[in-house]
Amino acid sequence: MAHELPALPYAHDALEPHVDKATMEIHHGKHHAAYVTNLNKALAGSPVESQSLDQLVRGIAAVPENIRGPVRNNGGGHWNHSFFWKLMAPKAGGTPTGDLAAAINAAFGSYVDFQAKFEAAGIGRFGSGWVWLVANGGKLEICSTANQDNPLMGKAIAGCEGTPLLGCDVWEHAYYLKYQNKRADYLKAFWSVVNWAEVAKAYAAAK
Ligand code: MN3
Repeated sequence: MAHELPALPYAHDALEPHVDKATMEIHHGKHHAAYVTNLNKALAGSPVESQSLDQLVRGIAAVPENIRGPVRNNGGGHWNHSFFWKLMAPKAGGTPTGDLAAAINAAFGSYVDFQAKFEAAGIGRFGSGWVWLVANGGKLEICSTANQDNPLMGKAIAGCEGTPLLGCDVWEHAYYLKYQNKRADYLKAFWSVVNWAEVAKAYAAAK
């Protein structure tokens, strides 16, 4: 079955003023939609056409070489954005609680230290990519990937490995209309829309 663009779980303007309506319209309706279209194009008639998105991303090294590049970029893009929309919510933000909060404190010292490290990793990603909180072998780690690579692709390919719990898109298309060159301000604003209940769900599943 062809891959499909998931509906946004909220209205385009629901994350205002932190993420603006125009950015959400273009980001979901144009950028994410293009990843889905181009993924389907790359997969058409190939031996991995019937694989799930998760199988394609985790098994990227086994995707036939003639389509591996486009599947890596567009399959990664589809996975990353589908995950990203759910990680944000209107009237969200606040701080993590329960097991997740304890694991963040254990790994990074405090929630504030975690935020500083996550922001620094996002600012430090040269060009386009993502910053991630991952569960890797029972430990929480922060890392970043280039382009549309995903930690599930593994260290050899993505330079980062583990199960994504939280991810933030640091491509300019994610913030330029509102924040222009100020990626740091966008990363600070991101905390106001993080859906910690969804992150906690991913953490519970990864354990
Ligand atoms: Mn994006």
